[in-house]
Amino acid sequence: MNLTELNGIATAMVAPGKGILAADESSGTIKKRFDAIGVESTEANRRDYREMLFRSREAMSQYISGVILYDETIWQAAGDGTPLVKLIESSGAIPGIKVDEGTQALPMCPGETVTVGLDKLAERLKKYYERGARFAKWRAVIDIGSGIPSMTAISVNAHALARYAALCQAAQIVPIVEPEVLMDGDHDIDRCYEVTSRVLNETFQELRVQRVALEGMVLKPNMAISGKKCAKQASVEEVAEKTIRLLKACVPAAVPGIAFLSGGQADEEATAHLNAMHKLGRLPWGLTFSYGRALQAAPQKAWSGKAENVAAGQNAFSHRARMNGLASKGEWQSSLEKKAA
Ligand code: 5MM
Repeated sequence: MNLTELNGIATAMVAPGKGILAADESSGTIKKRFDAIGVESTEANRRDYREMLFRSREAMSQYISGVILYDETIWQAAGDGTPLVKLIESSGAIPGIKVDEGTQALPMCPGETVTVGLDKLAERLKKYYERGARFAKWRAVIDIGSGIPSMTAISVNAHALARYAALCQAAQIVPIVEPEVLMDGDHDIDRCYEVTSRVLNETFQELRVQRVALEGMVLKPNMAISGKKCAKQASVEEVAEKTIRLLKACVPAAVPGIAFLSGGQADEEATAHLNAMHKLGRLPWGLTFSYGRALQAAPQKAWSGKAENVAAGQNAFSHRARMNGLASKGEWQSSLEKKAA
């Protein structure tokens, strides 16, 4: 393992003004997104949609540091035969790959899951590296509910995240470690804080046990935020203040960067939260976005599967990428959204 190189890639992934596009929707998830805009989820449509994003010159060259791909996409070529990976590289962004194989029910733990995909991972990583991937992603899913999460679910998921991260670094690939505490319930922000704190502490404990070099990874956490169904929704300032307090308590300064998931937040809300965090003073790590839905909802709607809407889709993507790029430096203002509208 060349740690200097891994650290350089991780640092570039969280460079100020830039963040990561999570375009790694598995077949089931992209079908749901396409259903919502009335587009059939065929291989060609998925390719056309992602090609539209990766050819968005302004977004890709100025505000996107890296793209997380799904297995199908990393092997696909654009309409003119150029591999999609090459389109990403030529824009200056770094190609990455989702390597987990989704979740399975966790035995003895009703309602909880464990993320799988470690079998043959070393061989798969080798092929992805040859294809151009320089970072990878693995997402663990932790739900908050009555009596959950159990320590069992937190522990097995942290163990798998660390196993994956060690295998990535051995293959000269930067691991994005994503332990997502879902915001789907009716819990308040303090419960989210408490659960996320347990999850992060256990994850870093496992990373240390399995000798993962913290300097060569990126953390992709949820924010400390109210559950979607909670009657009392925390303000932007409270989310920012509690998230930074939580991360300072749990994430060692050796980690080069933290890139948030959006988790179902509205587009502007996800931008405002990141921006407010940067208003709180200097931070020990790079802090940016690795949004899926909060970057793609607008371009998906604008595109709606029609070739004549490609420019509109690219404008919508570039706008959200620019807004989040500004937020990653604490330079976003809501008036910029209104001006664009
Ligand atoms: C883009 O969505 C990713 C893939 O999800 P599935 O495996 O369920 O298809 C997802 O892991 C994503 O990278 C993160 O959850 C962040 O995306 P959001 O939409 O929460 O920002």
